[in-house]
Amino acid sequence: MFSKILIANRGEIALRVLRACKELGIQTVAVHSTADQNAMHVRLADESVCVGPPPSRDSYLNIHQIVAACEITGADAVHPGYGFLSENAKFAEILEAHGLTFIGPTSEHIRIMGDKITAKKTAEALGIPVVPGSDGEVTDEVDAARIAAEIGYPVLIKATAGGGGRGMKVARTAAELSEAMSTARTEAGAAFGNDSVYLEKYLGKPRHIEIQVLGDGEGNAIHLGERDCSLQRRHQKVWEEANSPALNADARARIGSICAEAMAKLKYRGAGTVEFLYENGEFYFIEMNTRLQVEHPITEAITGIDLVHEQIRVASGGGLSVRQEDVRFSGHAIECRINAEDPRTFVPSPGQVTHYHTPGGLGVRVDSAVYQGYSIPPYYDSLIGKLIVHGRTRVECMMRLKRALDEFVVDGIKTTIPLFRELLDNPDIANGEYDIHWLESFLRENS
Ligand code: MV4
Repeated sequence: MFSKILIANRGEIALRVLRACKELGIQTVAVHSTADQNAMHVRLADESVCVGPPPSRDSYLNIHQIVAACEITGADAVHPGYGFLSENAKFAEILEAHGLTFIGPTSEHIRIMGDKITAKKTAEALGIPVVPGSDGEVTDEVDAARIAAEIGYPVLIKATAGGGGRGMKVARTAAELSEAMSTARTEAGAAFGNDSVYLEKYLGKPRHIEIQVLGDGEGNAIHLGERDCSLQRRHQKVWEEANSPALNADARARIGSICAEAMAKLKYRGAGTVEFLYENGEFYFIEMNTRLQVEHPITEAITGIDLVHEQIRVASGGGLSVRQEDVRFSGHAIECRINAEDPRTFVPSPGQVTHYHTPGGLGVRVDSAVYQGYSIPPYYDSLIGKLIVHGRTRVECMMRLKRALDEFVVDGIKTTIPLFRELLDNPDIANGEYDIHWLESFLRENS
């Protein structure tokens, strides 16, 4: 086991990792920018190192400073959290070259999944169902037209280096294809410095369902069921739940074992998420995330498994603490992302939190690094906390969520809390009847 872990992150996820380290008896090192001198993760860590000025690229993304912080403090491993350097293959390589352990998958697996065409080809070869589309990159417009006619319109043009929805263009008819191709190329080139694109059948009203996997890097892997992340705005998830209201135990077991078997074959190490679009009872792979995700606590709630413990165990060579047959799914969990934003426009609202009170009680978890009097800096992501509620049934979970939201006090800034009260009152949400476009049309119709 490691004796000291450096946490290359901030905010609630830095606290989440710190807590796991403390439970495992591992010493912790926080890194922070000059804007985060008074941040909670700095206070709770055993040691801390300032790694640079406020902008992320100079501090939380500054690989040299972070490696230096490891050397100064004698840390033997780094947990990257999510965002920042968590899916940076180069960072994983540099750490290994310095004799430090990256708590995550191999740099090769990060790289494979970072390139969306390679990821899709890999997934398909491992037996995971994928969206019908071009066999790799498409450069020629004549080829594109032939492939699009084969798979049928509408088609979607996606950036090979993409993810997060940037550089995607829909072509509804053959007449729209040429312009959609060149726009997608130009946007991809500008956004990623890589104008490679590929073609897929466009799915009109899917749900976004992702499977949580864990691998030991030696050919053993398990799945921890799914999360339904369909409720999002501009590719930012807002509300996630497990289980998905759209799946039954059979569908869950089927797609879960496909993913677990694929990860075993790949010798995947650590936590990962296999993302699907789900429409008319079929799963279509879109991407894989090779990191711990923001919404991992809902999986922890329904399985009782600590995902960060497992990440640390497998990174240190200790293997997984659970076998697939030990995994039991219990009840229902919902996560609400509390952002320092206007609940209608989602415009960031940094500033001082003048009053702060978090809900508690049975089935309620709040992951946040906010405290009363804290000033939310304007430089980083606006996620300031996550409210995770667990109940025996979805109905119980939603009743509890309503009660927890009523207890939550965050004064001095705007937050997304009022939006969740509205969602709980909506019949589509109550019935679990929503797809990836539902929230944006709700916001359009109710503004
Ligand atoms: C799609 C799609 C429809 N058809 N692929 C958006 C981000 C990227 N991760 C994949 N995305 C999509 N891929 C096909 N073939 C629709 C989306 C999509 C979406 C996916 C998941 C969650 C929210 C979304 C919002 C808009 C579009």
